[in-house]
Amino acid sequence: MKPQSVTVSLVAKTIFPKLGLSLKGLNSGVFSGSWSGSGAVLEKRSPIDGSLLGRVQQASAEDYEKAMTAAQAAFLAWRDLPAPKRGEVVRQLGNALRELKTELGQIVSLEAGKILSEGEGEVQEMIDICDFAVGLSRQLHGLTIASERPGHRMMEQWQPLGVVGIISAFNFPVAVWAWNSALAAVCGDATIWKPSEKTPLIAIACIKIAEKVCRANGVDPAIFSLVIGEGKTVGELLSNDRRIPLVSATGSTRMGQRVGEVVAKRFGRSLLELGGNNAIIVTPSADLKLAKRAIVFGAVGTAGQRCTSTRRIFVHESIKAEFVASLVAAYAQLPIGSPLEKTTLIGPLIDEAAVAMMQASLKQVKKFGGNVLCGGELVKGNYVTPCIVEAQNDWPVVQHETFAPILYVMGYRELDDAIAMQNAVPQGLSSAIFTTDLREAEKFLSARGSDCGIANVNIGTSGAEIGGAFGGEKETGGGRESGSDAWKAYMRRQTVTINYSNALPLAQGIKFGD
Ligand code: UN1
Repeated sequence: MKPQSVTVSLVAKTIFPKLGLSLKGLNSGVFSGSWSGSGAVLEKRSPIDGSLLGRVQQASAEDYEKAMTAAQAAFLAWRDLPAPKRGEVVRQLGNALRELKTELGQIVSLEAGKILSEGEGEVQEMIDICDFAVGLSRQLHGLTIASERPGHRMMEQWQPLGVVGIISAFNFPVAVWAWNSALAAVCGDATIWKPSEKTPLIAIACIKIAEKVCRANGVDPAIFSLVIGEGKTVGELLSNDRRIPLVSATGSTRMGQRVGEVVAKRFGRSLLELGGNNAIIVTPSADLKLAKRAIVFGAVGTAGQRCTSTRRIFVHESIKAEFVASLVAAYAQLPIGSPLEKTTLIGPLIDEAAVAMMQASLKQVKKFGGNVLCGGELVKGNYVTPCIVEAQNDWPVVQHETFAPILYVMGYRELDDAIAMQNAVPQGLSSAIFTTDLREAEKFLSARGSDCGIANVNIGTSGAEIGGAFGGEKETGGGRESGSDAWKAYMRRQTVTINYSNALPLAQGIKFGD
């Protein structure tokens, strides 16, 4: 492991004041137009060295109620503002994030353990989605539809929905908030956000920025409300709350199953972005240099803690031995260490539980006869060496998403078999093929090809741009966030028919009375 020259406390000391965070004091974990919090105090430790980063006062049930009431009131005023005016507020939010990109990127590193470049990349995702949302604020169009009745016009319009609940995970602690809240904001919705308890400070920093922008524009800042707390308290309150028409939840399949069930029971909508078990197929015609780089970034980037991380590869038998050996050699070169050092590529896992989960999965895969080709050792603290294992697709541990840098390698002879194996898991988020053969690429993208929400050719499974709709099938939950027309989930669709004639013809030719 590389030595550490930049300490957590040094970085924290420099950036906390700029982000409005308190190093020694208590940070309020509830924003309802003003800052409060009367629940249990959370101590946030950095995964980098285990040191105390800050203390956060979480939301009690009363705090939740206060935040929700404020968000609801803020929504009622916000929805009346013309959408392009709402876009202007989001434009300024994007600019405010731009100004603090370095500091925000650094606190992502301190809290989530991402390397600096990925921390900044995450902030860039926030900026990008703000830009996208600004454009969108002038494009929330509906259709005009041909009416079957004379003297009638039919159209579709999109109305603000209400208060949107956002539940986000530690691994993208702020980008996912921005995907949801920037779109929701231009759509005329308020948001109430429950971030992961593993990344509370960056959430507070972002809401402080949003608050400032709102105040400068005379907008009620409770349109961006915050409730930091546990899933079993705040998460449950939010999911059960009939005032919340849409809950957008990112995280584990188990969490999503609970949220989906509770929200459906009250006929709310949920937008779920859950686990992935993403694979890359490497065919004999592939550009192997590209494939190798994509696999390394996909499997060990963010220390394997992206929902889009590459977890399985299927390599054609004719090239497998040599290609896998080159991967093992590449893994040996990867610098592991503090994510605050510019040359580090692999930082720590988020916490001890994540390390234990990785160890448990490796134990299981070995029990099944998996052949560990490299890595899987605990270096120190939450630092592990990334691991490559020869395995079989139908082993339960391979079917399961372990949020850690474990890459399962499998061989194939026929592309149809590789595609079938790729699809034969419960999850359906991201997938990729490396090939220079048009027929193979098109087969992979055809109806009988990849069954995932994301299918890539000659790029890896992770690192999607914000412009496309993001999400996946099966146990990944089916929701779509971010780009394309994902905004429609944040609005109420209304079909309108206007009769400008003097008659009242009924549809389907029905005669009723005269
Ligand atoms: C996630 O891990 O929850 O495509 C989101 C990617 C990122 C988003 C990942 N843009 O890897």
